[in-house]
Amino acid sequence: MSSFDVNKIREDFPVLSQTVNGKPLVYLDNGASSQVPNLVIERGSKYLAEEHSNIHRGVHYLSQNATTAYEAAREKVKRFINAKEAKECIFVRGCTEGCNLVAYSFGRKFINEGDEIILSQMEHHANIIPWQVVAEEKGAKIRVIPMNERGELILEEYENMLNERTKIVAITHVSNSLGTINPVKEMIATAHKFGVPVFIDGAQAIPHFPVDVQDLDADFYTFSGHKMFAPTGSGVLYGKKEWLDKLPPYQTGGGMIRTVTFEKTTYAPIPEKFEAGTPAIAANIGLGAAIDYLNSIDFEAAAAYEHELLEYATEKLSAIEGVRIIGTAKEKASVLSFTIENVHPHDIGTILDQQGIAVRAGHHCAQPVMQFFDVPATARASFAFYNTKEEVDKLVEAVQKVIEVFA
Ligand code: 7TS
Repeated sequence: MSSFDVNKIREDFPVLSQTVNGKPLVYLDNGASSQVPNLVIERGSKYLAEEHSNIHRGVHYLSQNATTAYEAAREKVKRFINAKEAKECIFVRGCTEGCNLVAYSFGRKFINEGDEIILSQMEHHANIIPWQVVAEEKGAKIRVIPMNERGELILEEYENMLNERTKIVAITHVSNSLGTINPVKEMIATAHKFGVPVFIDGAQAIPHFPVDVQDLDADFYTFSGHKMFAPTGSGVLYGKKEWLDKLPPYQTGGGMIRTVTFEKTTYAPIPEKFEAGTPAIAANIGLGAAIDYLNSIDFEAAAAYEHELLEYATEKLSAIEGVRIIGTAKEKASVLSFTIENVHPHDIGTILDQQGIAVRAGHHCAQPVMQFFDVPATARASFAFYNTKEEVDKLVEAVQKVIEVFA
């Protein structure tokens, strides 16, 4: 293992030191939601205790303070993902809202009958259904980039799919059910050769390695705060200014207008155009604090440590007879999906919980992936940089126990 000091890091996350069912908690469900460090908890408490107020409207002291803190969080996001301008970072409720915003807004303006939308076989439902709804309404067609048995997208097929009818490519950076890291930079460059913009679902990428939206040349990139050590209700949709300027608002109401009469409304510029109503002020200030936290540790060293942990767990689990790893791509991040012969994944989840081990069991909102691998569900351990080798050993031991119980 690298020199990354995991024990020191764990002290920052109070939730990790509790016992569950009489056993020390082993939290391996970070793909669903990660845990929150003290820095974020304290920042959230300070806001609620001392600064709580609505933003962008009050001339009074508290409102101005809250506005400053909220906009400072946007600046932090901008630097964290290397956006060109802070106003390209729209606060959303989470990745799901980011997907819906682009699908409906882009779809309403730019997708017409006979057009094509390219998705991939490994998308989360959040990046399938909004596009399906738009395609149905507009008479457009969804095309799906297939994958191979390891859970890697087949890039030759993708290239052959792009044509003059393609209006957008919407793909995940990292698969939540398989862990595959897709080569999105190359895939974006390929789409751009055809003049096609690309939307990236970054929910499972952003907590695990540094992301630079300008280097990727992504047209849109979205992620949730609660998977990157921030509270639920926070999240970001990044979009290139030239695209966001062209898109109609997704939701309308207070805070997003320039002028309103009963005859006509004109809209505020970005980012306000896409932030109708009172936003999740506390949560997004918390997202800013989570970024401060990631900047305060060596995030690259944390990512490297986490990768070693994934490799260690993969090696140990694959060595157990009866265990099948689902998703064996060469490039993977943090997710270990598996099945055990003759045991339903929900039973795996329940028995692990009795040992204090939290994993997710189910279809992971990626039913097309389950269909491809011909399984109803998987058990999924998903890691964060505060997990340890000892926790992996406990997981392995508990999996062996499951096999004994069902033998
Ligand atoms: N996209 C991906 C790739 C995801 O993993 C998730 C959530 C979403 C979109 C939706 O994010 P939300 O924050 O708006 O809900 N994935 C999971 C998961 O793997 N287990 O629980 C939620």
